[in-house]
Amino acid sequence: MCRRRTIRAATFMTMSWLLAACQQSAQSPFSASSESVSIDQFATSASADGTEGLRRSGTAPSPAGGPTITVSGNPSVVNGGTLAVGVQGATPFASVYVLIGGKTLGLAAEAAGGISGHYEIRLPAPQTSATILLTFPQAIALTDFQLLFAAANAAGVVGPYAALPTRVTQVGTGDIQVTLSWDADSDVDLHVIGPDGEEIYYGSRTSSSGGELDLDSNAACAIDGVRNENITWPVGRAPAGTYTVRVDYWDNCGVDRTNYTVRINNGGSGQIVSGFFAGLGDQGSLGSGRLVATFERQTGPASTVTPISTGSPRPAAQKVRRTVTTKHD
Ligand SMILES: [Ca+2]
Repeated sequence: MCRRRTIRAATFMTMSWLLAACQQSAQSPFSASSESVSIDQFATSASADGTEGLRRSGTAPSPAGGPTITVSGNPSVVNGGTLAVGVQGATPFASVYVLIGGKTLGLAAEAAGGISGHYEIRLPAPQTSATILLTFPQAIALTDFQLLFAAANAAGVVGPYAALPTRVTQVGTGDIQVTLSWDADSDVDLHVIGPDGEEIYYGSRTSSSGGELDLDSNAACAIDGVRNENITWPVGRAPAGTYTVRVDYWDNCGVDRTNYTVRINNGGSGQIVSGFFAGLGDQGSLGSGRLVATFERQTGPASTVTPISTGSPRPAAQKVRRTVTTKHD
């Protein structure tokens, strides 16, 4: 549309439309050409059961008849969060490649270049299934992108790529960011207690030290497809001291099992904890949940430590399990 062209009897309106079209097509989340876009802008690490993936430059190897795989995972992610991707192979595979598909940039072919770099994860031994854990940067330029995965056999022969379309829910970040991701249509809740003793969760979303829960998913089994929660302290506000992270299985909403991953980013250093829930859930509130981690923050404004009251806790939040009601005449 933007090629030079001869326009007979061009009207001012036509010229204005063409100019607008050219400006629109030139808009891009990336300031430079696609050659400078790298996988680090979408995924900052890839690992499998503790085996860290190697960050490689250039394009990943092309499929050459190796193992065929299928992939599964939560198609919803948050910036600064994690995603666990299940990889199943028809035959054993010894390594997994992770890259960002060309469709992310609007290219026709998924595996065509466009975004440089990839991850290569070398498994300890050939296997037919693996869980790939990805981490995402606190700033992701696009809201939709394609994760591509391929597996290679022990001889290094690569199989066809499998795609996992991914949508980003933008959340807050800061000196501290704790995210929770899970893989089923159940209601899981993230709770974080700051050094001041205040507990942040769905029933009390902010604390006096600046902490905030800004994403709550599947509340009372109102399934929203997000399956992520996020609690942050802004830059310069997170107080020094001990933080406690808990995860509560509020309701299984009818599923048999829920796998979850918690990522803690404490000023750039952090940890990831994975686990699962089975059973019904406890419809828990203040003080509920499974302890998954504690961590220390060395710097930050001093907090006024407030002992947790045991006599009169704050009132429980209004979170009512949705039930089907039958209308009687
Ligand atoms: Ca929830």
